[in-house]
Amino acid sequence: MWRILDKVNSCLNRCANRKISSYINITEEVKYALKNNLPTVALESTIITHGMPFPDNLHCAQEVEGIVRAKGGIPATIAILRGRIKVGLTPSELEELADTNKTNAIKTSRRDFGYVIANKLNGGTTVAGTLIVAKQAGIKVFATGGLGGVHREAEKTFDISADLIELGKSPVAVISSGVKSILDIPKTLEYLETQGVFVATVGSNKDFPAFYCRSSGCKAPYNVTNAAQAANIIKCHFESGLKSEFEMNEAEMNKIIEHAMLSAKSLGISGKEITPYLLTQISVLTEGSSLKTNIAFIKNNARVATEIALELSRLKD
Ligand code: PSU
Ligand code: MN
Repeated sequence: MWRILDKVNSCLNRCANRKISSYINITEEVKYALKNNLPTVALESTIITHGMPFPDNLHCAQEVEGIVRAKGGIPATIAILRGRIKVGLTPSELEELADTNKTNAIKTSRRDFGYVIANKLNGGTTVAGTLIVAKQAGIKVFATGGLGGVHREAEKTFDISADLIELGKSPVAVISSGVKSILDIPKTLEYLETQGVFVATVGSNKDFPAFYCRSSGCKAPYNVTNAAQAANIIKCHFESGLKSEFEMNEAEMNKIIEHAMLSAKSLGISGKEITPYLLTQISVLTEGSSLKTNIAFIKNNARVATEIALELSRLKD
């Protein structure tokens, strides 16, 4: 009985995979990198379309790709352009996506793919959306800034990012600065455990990072000292059919967040709009310094991700 169910299941998976792959365009460079086991690093695009203002978003995305290349990796920025899922963007596609007034991109998480593709729209993929595509393309390492998580007062709003569910489903290691303290960090950690996500800090800080704040007051479940150790764990984790999440850290700002949350509440902002709104407000309230911190972290995560991707490509059988 189990065998039959297993067969049905794997057939369903194959059919589903075949279908999603027919909507994906992978650049020749990324195809070559994947075929030859070169260190490939997926990059998300909601950060470009909804995470930062133009032109900082474009400069940041270009710099991050440059960092991956400088360390010997191949960047694969994932996004949707006119209904086609792109793995790797050309320089002009990146410029097009970043020009947010013109592109009108939709923030694309799992639930949004069908709508964006069917209507031939542009989409900035969230961590969840990028994980779905990276998994399909066979990319093992993914760098970003902050993850979505369990929102404060989630017990009332039920607002829990689909990122956390996707992290538990995808054999892709995500290198991030944890979750921003606009979210409820202890609840996010609990939820990651429920979803079976391996979480570790890389380096000397053993606290789960709160992005702006070095210390969230919550210990990360695990700590690894360097990229080689991370790669070893990732390999064993994936080979046993599991998934994982690594992150980095830093700074301080609770009052500002509370202020931004109150103004979101008074304006009735919720759902997919809440994270972009809070990020913009925080950037305004910190006179742009949160944006600078954000960019610095993303770049650092890209460095660490490329080091891990390099170690991982050395480990391959
Ligand atoms: N956190 C940030 N910056 C971001 C995001 C989160 O500090 O840009 C984006 C990421 O793309 C993440 C998404 O995947 O927001 C989560 O949105 P939601 O909570 O609506 O799932
Ligand atoms: Mn949400």
